[in-house]
Amino acid sequence: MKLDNEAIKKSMLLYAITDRSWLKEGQTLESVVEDVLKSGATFLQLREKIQGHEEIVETAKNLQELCKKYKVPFVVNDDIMAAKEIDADGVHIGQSDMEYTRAREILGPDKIIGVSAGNLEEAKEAERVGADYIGVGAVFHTNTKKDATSLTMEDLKEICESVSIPVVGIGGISIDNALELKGAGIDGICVISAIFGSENPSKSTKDLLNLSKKIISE
Ligand code: TZP
Ligand code: MG
Repeated sequence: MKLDNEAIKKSMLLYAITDRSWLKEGQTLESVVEDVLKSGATFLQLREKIQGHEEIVETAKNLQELCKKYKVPFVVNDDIMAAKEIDADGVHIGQSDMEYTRAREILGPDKIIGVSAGNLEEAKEAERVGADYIGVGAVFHTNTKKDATSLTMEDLKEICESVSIPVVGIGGISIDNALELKGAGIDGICVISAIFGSENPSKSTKDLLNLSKKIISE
C-alpha cells in the first residue's frame, strides 16, 4: 500500500540522500545509514553515481532492510529496475516526462515517484504528470551537484504556493543556513553533505531534524 499524500508530506521532514564518497576508512555506507536512521531521518534515498546496477541492487537491499527497521520510506535514485527488483518504496528521478512515465509503468500506482524540479515550470509539470513529491533546488550553493540551477527564496515560495504535492528543499542546506528556509512553505529539507559529509552524521541528523521542525512550523 502506498503512503497517502499526508504521510509522504510528513516523511519529507528530514530527507537524507546517501553519498559513499564521504565514507572514511573502515566505514560502511550501511553503518552510517543506520546511525542516520536511528538519529531521526524521516526519508532515505540511495544515490550512487559510480556503482553499476548489480552493486546498486545489493546496497539497496541492505538499506531497505534498515529503513524497514526504522519505519522510514526508502527510494532509489534513477535506477528504476533496481527499485522494482527489490520492491523499494519508490524511485527519485530527474526532469523527464518519459522517465516518469516509464517509472510509473514499471513500478505501478502504489510506489512513490519523486521528481527533481529546478524552477516553477518543472515543478508544475512534475505535479501534472503525477509525481508524489518534488525535490526543489538548489536552494543554496552546493558542491555536491555541479549542474544544479540555483533558486531564490522567492522562486521557492512561488513553487510551494503553486503545487499541492509535498515539496522538499535541496541543495547546500546546512545547520548554519537551514533556518533561512522558514516561511518558504516547504515540507522539509533534503541533504547530502550536511549529513554524510559531517564529522558526526548522527549529531548532524538530530540538529537538522530540530531545525526542520522549526522551518515547517509557521
Ligand atoms: N539536486 C539538487 S542540489 C543537489 C541535488 C542532488 C545536491 C545536494 O547535496 P548537498 O550536499 O546537500 O548540497
Ligand atoms: Mg537523476
